[in-house]
Amino acid sequence: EKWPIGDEKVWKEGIPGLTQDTPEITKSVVHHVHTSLARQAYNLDNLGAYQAAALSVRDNLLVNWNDTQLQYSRKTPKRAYYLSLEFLMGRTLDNALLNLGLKDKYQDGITKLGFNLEDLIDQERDAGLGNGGLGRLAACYLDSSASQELPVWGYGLRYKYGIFQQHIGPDGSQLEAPDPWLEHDNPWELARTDVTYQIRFYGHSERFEGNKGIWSGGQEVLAIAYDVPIPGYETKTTNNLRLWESRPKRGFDLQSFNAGDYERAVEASNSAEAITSVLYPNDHTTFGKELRLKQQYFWTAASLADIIRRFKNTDKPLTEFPEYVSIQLNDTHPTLAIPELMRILVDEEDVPWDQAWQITTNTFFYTNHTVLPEALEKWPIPLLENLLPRHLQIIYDINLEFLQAVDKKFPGDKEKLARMSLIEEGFPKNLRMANLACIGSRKVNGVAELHSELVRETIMKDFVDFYGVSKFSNVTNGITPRRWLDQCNPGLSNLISETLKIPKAVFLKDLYKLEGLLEFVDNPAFQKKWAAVKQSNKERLAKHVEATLGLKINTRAMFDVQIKRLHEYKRQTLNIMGVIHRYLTLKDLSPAERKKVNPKVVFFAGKAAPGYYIAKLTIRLIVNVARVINNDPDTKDILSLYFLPDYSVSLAEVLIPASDISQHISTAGTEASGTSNMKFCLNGGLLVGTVDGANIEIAEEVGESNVFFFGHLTPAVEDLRYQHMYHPVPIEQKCPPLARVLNEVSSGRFGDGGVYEPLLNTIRQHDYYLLTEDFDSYIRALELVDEAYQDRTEWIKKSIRTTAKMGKFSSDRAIQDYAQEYWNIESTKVE
Ligand code: B1N
Repeated sequence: EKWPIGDEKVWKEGIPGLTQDTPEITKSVVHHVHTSLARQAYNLDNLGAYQAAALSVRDNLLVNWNDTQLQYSRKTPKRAYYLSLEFLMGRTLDNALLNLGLKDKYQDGITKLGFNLEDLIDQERDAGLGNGGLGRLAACYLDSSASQELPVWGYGLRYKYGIFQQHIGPDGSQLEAPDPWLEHDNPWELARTDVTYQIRFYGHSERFEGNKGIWSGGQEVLAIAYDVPIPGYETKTTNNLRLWESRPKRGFDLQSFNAGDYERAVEASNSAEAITSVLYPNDHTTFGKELRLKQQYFWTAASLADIIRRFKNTDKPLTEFPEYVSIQLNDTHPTLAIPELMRILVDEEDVPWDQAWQITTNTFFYTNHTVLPEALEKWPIPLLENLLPRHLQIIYDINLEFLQAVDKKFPGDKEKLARMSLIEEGFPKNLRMANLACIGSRKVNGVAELHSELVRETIMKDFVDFYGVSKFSNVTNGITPRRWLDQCNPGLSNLISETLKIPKAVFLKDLYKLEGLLEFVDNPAFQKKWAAVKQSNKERLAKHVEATLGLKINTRAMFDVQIKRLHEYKRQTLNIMGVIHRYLTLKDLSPAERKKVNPKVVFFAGKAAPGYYIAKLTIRLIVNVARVINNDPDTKDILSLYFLPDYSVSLAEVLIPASDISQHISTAGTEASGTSNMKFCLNGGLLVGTVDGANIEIAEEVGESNVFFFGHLTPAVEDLRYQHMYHPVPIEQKCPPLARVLNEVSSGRFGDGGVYEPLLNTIRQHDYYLLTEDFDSYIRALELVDEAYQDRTEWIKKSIRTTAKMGKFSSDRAIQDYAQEYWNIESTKVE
C-alpha cells in the first residue's frame, strides 16, 4: 500500500462513507444546495432540488465506485470491455436509488425538505445516447454486469446532442429538433480532464520490413474521459461507463497561428469538436459519412489506448493481454479496434506480426445485430486511405494472409475468395466491416436463436465453412428486470413480492423465480389484484397523455401498443392499414352492432431517421388517420388512435406497463431479436407477432397458446419475394381487403391522398416486406385477440402465465453467457 503524501490516518479518516439514514441524506442534499448550486431553500425549484438530490446520490455512487476500482486494480482480475457507439441510458436518479436500496430513505428526506421525490425524478432529462434496441441493450448489459459483480466497463462517446427530439408538425409530419440533454449540466458524469489521449487522423504512413510501419503527420485531436458510475443492484460493485469527448489539442496548429492564418486554426478546432457533437440518428444505415468514420476511429483508439495503459500498470507482458482483457464489439461499429490493436502492437510495441495477430484474435468478440443487407457496414477505401492510411495497410496485410489461408483450404475457388475478401471490388472499392470483425474475433454471435442461424446460413456462411461452426453461436438478448419491472412497474413488483412471500431482491436477481406465480394463476383474489395493477398503469398512462398532450383516453378500453423505431421491415404500415381496416369495418356496422364492440385504443410511438422518407410518411399517415378516427362520432367510443411524439426510454417506462397487447410484426427473418417484446411480456402484456427474432423464444417459454402468431415463416419469404419480382399479381386480386384500405387512403379519406402515393406504392409494387402476403392472417390474429379479450378472466390468466415464464429474458442470463462462454471473467465481491 502506497501513501504518497501526508499522514495515512488523516487520509483514511477523511474518506467519505455512504449517506444511509434520513438525517444524513437531508444534510447532504442541503449541503449540495448551498455549495454545489450556491442556492438556498427560499429560491429552490424542482429542478434545483433534483440537481442537489442527484449530486447527493452521486456521492454515494462514487464512494462505491472508488472501492470497486481500487479492488480491481489490486486484484487484477480479467476484465471485459463493452465497446458500443450507443448507450441508451434513459434517466438515472430513480434507477440509482433502487439499486442502492435508498429510495425509501431519500423519499423521506426529500419530503422533509418540502419536495416530492417523484416530481424531482421527472425533472431529469433522458440520456438518449442511442437510437433503439442496440443502444438500450448496451445499457441493460451494464446494469447486469454490475449487478452480478463482474468487472465490465463500457466505452462510448459523449455526444453533446443525443437522439433528436421529435415534434409533429401541423400537417402531421415529423420535425426534428436537437436534444440539449447537457443544458443543465449532467450530475451523473465526472469529467476526468487528466485522462486524455491524442488521436491522430490523416497524415502519411511509411512501411518497413516485417509488416511494421510508422504513421505521422496529419491532425491530432484530444480525447477526454467522462466517467458515468454504473451501480449494481444490491451490491457495492459500481462499474464504469467511460465516454469520450473530443477537443482540439491545446496549442494545436500553432503554425497556422504563426503564419497569421487564424481562420484555419479555428476551423481545425471546430472540426475537432465536431467529432463528438452528435449521435447519428439512423439505425441500420450510417455509412459513407466521413464524420461517422471519424467517430468510430476516435472512440476505438481512445478506448484501446486506455485499456492498454491499464493493462500495462499490471506489469504483465503483452503476450498475456488476452488472459486479462476481453473486448466485445457491439456490432461492426468498433471494428477499427482490430487494425488499431495490430498497429499499437506491431508499430509501437515491437511485437512480431504473427504474435500480434494471435493476441488480437484472442481478445475480440463480435456481436452481429442484423442481417438486413443494406445494414451491413461498408466503408469506401479512398476515405480510409485518406483518414487512416496506416490502418489501410494493416487491413491489406491481414487480408492477404487470410485469403492465402482460404485459398489453401479451398484451392481455386475464386468466387469464394471474392466473397470472403475484406475488400469488395467496385468503384470505389469498399471495406467490409463484418468480414473484418469476424476474422479478427475469437467468436461471433447473433442475438436470438433464429437470427444466429441466419447469420450462419447467410452473411457468414463462407466463414462457417472456413473456421468451423463452433466460432459462431448465439446469445439471446435480455433486459434488466430492475428497470423493466421494479422501476417502471412498482405496483406489479410489489404484488409479486407479496404473493410469492419473498423480498423483491430475490426475483429481481433471479428472474426464474417468477415461475412461482404459476401456482396463483387460478386464484381469483390474485387475478383481481393483477388486473387492478394493469388498470392503474393504464390510468397512469392516461394521466401522462392528458398532461402532455391534453388528450383524454378511455382507460376501460383494450390498450394495443406498437412502439419502436419506424422502419419498413418493422411494418408499422401493416398496423396502420389494420387500424383503417378496423375503422371501415366498424363503419359498416349498424349502431346497435357497434354497441357490442369492445373499445380499443391503439398507440404508436417511434422516431424515423430524418432522411428516411417512407418512414416519415408512415408517421404522417398515422397522425392523420388518428385525426379522422378520433373525431368520428360513429366510432370514437370504440376505436381511437394516438401517435405519442418523442418516444424515449422514459416514455417506454410509462407505456409498457399499461399495455394489454403489443405488436412485433416484422417480416419473418428481418428482426434480429427485438427486446421490447420481452419488456411487454414481463409486465403482463400479450404479444401479437410474427414468427421472428425473440418472439419465437418467448412463445417457447410462455406457450404458443399465450401468443398471437401470424404470417409467413422465414423460409417462405425468399420465394415470395421472387414471385413478387417476377410474377406480380395485382393487389386487388392478391388481397382485396388491403386493396380497399389503400384505395380509401389514396382517395383522400384521411387528407390529401396524393401525399401518400409513394408509401402506398411500396405495397402495390414490389411489396418487399410482404404486407399483401400477411395482411389476412394479421387481421385474423387481431380478431382472435378481440375474442380472447372478451373472456377477461382467461385473459388475465394468460397475462400471469406470460410474466411467470419470462425468467430466460433477464439480461443477467445473457451476461452470464457472455462472461462464461466468451469473456472468461469471474465475479469479484467488493469489500
Ligand atoms: O439490435 C437490437 C435487436 O433487438 C433488434 O432486433 C435489432 O434491429 C437492433 C446500425 C443498428 N440491429 N442493428 C442495429 C443500430 C444502429 C446502427 O447505426 C445498426 N440495431 C439493431 C439489439 O440486439
